[in-house]
Amino acid sequence: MKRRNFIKNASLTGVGVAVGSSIIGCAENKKEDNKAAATNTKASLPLVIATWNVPNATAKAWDVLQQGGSVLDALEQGVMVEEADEKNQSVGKGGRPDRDGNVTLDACIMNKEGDCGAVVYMQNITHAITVARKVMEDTPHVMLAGKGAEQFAVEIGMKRENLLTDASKKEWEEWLVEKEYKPIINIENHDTIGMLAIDKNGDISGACTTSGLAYKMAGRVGDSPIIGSGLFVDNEVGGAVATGLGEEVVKTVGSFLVVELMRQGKSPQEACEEAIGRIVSKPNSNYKNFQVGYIAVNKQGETGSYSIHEWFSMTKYQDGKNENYQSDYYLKDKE
Ligand code: SD4
Repeated sequence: MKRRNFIKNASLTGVGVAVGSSIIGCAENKKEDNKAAATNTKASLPLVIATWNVPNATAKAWDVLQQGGSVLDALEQGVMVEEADEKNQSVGKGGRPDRDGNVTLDACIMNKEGDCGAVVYMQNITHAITVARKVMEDTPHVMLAGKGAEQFAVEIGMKRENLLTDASKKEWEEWLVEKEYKPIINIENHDTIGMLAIDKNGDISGACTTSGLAYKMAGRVGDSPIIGSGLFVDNEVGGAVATGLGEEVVKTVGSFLVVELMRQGKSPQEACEEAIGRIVSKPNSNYKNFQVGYIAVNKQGETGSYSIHEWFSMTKYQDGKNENYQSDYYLKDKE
């Protein structure tokens, strides 16, 4: 089904879910091939994977690695591409605001030693990932929230900026007419960015950054900055990141779950599928009305991705090739 039709049908049936697409034109026939390629078993390092169709971000991370930069530099600079892109209305500058019109950012980062840093509910600073990294490296804490995070960002030399762009402001003003809150997620072909990278030595790190759900309640924090939910890395095993309805990811501690399942011997693909299974099999799960997607990589450089609804995708940069793969998904053959 074409993405536009899917969105239309979804809203006609009151499903209230719109799921994004990336390589729409050729998605249908290439899906099986892509699945095989996305879960390849022969790893060549380094490699970078990210949620959604974000070739500029993965290319930046790849370049940093090629130039001898650290895996953390690669991740930070990679996801910064999306934070700075005003057209990506789910991350950084240009992000859709909460219901009061404030853009609030969540981000976290985790290194191969298992150290981590996060900012939650931070306003007026575009590069939340940089602040999260500094929390990890330069403070005794792992998480700073709201005003404190913003104050810290200014102290380390970051500039305060208005993150609400005209486009996002206009959409918000239109939303104010009905003020109907629905977690309409993944409507664009890029969204929250979660990125995992393995350097040439086989060491894994990860990063995740978002403006969260559009028109959320003031103060709402999702999964993306919560270590174990939006992101988890264990350098002995692998890493995972999540996108979609954060509340559902938090309830199952999703990324930690994926990594633990890999520790028990599951492939990244199997682990992502089981973590989605935990969400959809909960009693009273409303999964037809929301999207969650995971991507994962293990220590061998095998990768996987899986979601509830169609049109989630993963971008992978490996062997000099920067490609986007449609994810397999739970609702296939069930709709
Ligand atoms: C959140 N997980 O704040 C994020 C939003 C997201 O695709 O990933 N959207 O719940």
